[in-house]
Amino acid sequence: ADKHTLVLVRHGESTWNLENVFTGWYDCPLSEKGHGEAQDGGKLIAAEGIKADIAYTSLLKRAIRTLWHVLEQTDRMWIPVNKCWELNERHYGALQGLDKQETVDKYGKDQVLVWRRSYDVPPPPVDKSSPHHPANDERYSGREWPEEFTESLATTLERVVPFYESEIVPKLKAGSTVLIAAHGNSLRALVKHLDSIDESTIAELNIPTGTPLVYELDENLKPIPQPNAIAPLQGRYLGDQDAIRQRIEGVKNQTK
Ligand code: DG2
Repeated sequence: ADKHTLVLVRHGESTWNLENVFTGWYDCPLSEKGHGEAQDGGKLIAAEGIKADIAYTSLLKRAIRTLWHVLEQTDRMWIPVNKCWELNERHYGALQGLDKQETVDKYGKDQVLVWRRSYDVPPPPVDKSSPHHPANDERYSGREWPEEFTESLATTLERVVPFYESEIVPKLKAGSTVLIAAHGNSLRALVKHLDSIDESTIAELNIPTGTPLVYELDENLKPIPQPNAIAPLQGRYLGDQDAIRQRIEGVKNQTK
């Protein structure tokens, strides 16, 4: 039967992940460790013999650089690469640039958990006077942005999933193996769709940095449950499974 391969990877640790700061659309680079994680992720993909035919990433350098590392490690630097704002991280509104732990100290961990992981409660917005507003960044100049901007997982999904359906699904149907390097929350939106995860279950899902997540899709592009998949995902993470579980806990514990 017709089988399709889709590989997702969250970027390696960024400097703002390292400093435990809400990042969203802020364009920080990978940390030293993040470069290593991305290279290791690429090596794992190479070791599986997975050969991407086309790649997608966001407009943010931590994801772009991660993709470059993966392409280099898999010796696929020649494949087409598409950079699109629709794969950007969820915009964290007025939380961008704030220390995650200090935000817990100020607003309490329950409120911060709502902002980080609720399905449809967005963080407070930024207006056009903020440097974090997309209207103040030339890379987003092709669009009209509302005066006040922020994103919940729900509104992130409203741009990630249509992009996946219109741009990526045709490539998968044509037989291409697709690689996506993106972000914690833009990938949570995508896997919510792929794995049909409900709104309360998705709140518990944390995606680790630099860890390839491989989906095999059937002829209807539904995930074929993979051995070793960590519920509620049906794709499988490549690498040491205990280390991956620890990394997942690490993401969760950024706002204890
Ligand atoms: C992180 C995710 O995005 O943060 O925006 O701070 O994946 O680009 O590092 P990423 C951010 P949490 O939602 O896990 O707090």
